[in-house]
Amino acid sequence: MQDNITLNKITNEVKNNNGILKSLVLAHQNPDGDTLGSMLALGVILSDLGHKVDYVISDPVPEIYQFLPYTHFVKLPEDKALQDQYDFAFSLDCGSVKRLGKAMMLWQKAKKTINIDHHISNEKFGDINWIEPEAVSTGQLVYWLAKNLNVNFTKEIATLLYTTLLTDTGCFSNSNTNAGAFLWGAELIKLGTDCENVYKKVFLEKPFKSIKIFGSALNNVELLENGQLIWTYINHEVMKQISATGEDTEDVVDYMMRTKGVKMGVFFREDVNETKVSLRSNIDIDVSKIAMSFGGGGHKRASGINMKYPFTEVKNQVLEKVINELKNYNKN
Ligand SMILES: [Mn+2]
Repeated sequence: MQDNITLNKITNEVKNNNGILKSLVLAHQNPDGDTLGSMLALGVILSDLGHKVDYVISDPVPEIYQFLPYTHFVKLPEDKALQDQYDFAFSLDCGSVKRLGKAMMLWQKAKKTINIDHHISNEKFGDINWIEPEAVSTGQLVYWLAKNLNVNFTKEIATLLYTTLLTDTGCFSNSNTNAGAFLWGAELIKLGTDCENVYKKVFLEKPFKSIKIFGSALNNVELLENGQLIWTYINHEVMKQISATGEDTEDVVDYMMRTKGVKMGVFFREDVNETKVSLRSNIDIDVSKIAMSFGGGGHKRASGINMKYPFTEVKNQVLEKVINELKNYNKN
């Protein structure tokens, strides 16, 4: 069920143009295709409505997404050209306010905050919260809003929204993929999306360092629980040697999940005194609950945690928790 009441409320808020509205669109830290495509598309749509828009993310736009239109508008939170206070701040695809990173300060100072997301675990931290767990991507909410606003869809907007669809459905392959995903994809292609280029840039091309990261991760890989759990890690030394960033490790866990018989996967990326954890499940175990128990979040089948502890301290805790969930699942 779509929350049309909130959709209409947001539509009226952004249309109600008493002079020039200053709006801020925000994506989550370590941006992915959905958060980025959603915030860029919404920003351009608001500009067309006459808003003065700033685009802010706590981290730079990842290399693989730099081909997207309008990425040159994106500023870091410390940019001096930003306003002190905005009429509206929009958060896109962000389950908790903490995920805004350093941009959280700008969010908190805004006159009205609007939280647009499809994560079931969303903490509803806005003045208005529009959460649609059934949506394939946050970009789909932006599309619904744009339709409600009678926006003229350009090829650029279609390409941004198509990117949110392709990334969050894993190229029309994961559990997010429903009939609606294909129907929406068809509409976006009719609007002029360059689908071949989006697929090539986002999913196919890899820098050499990320190929090297795969080598290291595959070297450390282990199976537990009779082959039902796969896990691996990249240590900080290797990251440094290869000059790799988090971006280069992104696909590791999904690649491991291809192992036959595997039901769950855990990937650790060691940083200085902190650890980034990715969790995956291809059975009916909700990994967002496991992630939340450690202060993280995400989706039922794909979640993450940023732990402020060294890898050696968190490794066993996380693996034990996952093993327990798996044991409980197998009992039932
Ligand atoms: Mn998303």
